Amino acid sequence: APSPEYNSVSAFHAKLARSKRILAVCGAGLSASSGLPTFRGAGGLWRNYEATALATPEAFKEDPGLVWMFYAYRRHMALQAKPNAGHYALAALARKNPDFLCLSQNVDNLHPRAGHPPSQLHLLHGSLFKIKCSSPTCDWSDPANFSDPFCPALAPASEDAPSSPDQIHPLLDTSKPLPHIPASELPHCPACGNGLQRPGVVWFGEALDEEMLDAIYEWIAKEKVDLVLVVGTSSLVWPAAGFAEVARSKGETSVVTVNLDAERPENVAKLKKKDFAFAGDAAEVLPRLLE
Ligand code: BJW
Ligand code: ZN
Repeated sequence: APSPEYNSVSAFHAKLARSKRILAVCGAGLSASSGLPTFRGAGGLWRNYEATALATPEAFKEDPGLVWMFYAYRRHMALQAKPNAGHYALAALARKNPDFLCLSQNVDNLHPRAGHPPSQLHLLHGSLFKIKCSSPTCDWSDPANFSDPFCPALAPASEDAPSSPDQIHPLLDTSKPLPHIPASELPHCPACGNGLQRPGVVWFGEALDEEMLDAIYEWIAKEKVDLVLVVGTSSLVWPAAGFAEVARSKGETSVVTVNLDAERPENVAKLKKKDFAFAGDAAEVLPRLLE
């Protein structure tokens, strides 16, 4: 059961001041107030597709043009978006505390753009701006591709967002069919000439980068983790969902959840004695907690 101070900002500040090793696990809710939709719940639909159904190797195999249009649109939106005060607060904590490590499931490049030191950031699910070859036998990749549009066939994804908020991006207007894009119109790998280029993100069923995982588990195992921040994630996707509990295994660890739904009774009931929970927009709550 939680302590009566589970949502006290001053009690949290006291805990933070005593914390040396700090881990953060972030998700799409952190970028929500930058205008980027989350995966589940409201906003999790792209046209009539579940965003999570497009984020699979099977979907890419079935219709690479459709999946590419989804990613080209998200690249365009992420390039238009700006990091918010939550990203900046985490980046500032990292500069202040070399023992702070941030793990983010977000692929939108907003942590790096907020100036988060790269050595204190692991992008668990890759990046929209990394491109790799989809052939399993080819390891070509381009770590930084910001082309927008990505290629001529995907230009509809990069049309300007409408100026008024009640207008819809032309690509999201489901009364107009999506253009079918054949694989021949998508960029192929410059190394093998064979595989299609694909976004350098981690789809369901694909493994996270092994060296990165080793480095994360090694960091956690090195010494007790004092504090874990779980920010804007539904914690449904593994292995990201498990890092907070792995961190607890080293001794007494406080887990602080920052999420719109953090203070719902069923979530509060799950807190351990030294845990915290703060309901609200991560872009508003994090700066208050980390100031
Ligand atoms: C706000 C807010 C605001 C809103 N402020 N908060 C063990 C058990 C069961 C299954 C598995 C397991 N181990 C592995 C699996 C399989 C699978 C998995 O986890 N499945 C589950 C769904 C059950 N995992 C994998 O396949 C992973 N690979 C792997 O483990 O390989 C080895 C292996 C394979 C198979 C079996 C066993 C082992 C890979 C996972 C890759 C996930 N990829 C995606 C797409 C990335 C590319 C892209 O961006 O398109 O990653 S799916 C999608 O979900 C995306 C996200 O990063 C990820 C997490 O979502 P997130 O960030 O939590 O977003 P939401 O929308 O879910 O939640 C938003 C939250 O924010 C909500 O809580 C809101 O309340 C909140 N919020 N506004 C604060 N303003
Ligand atoms: Zn290739």
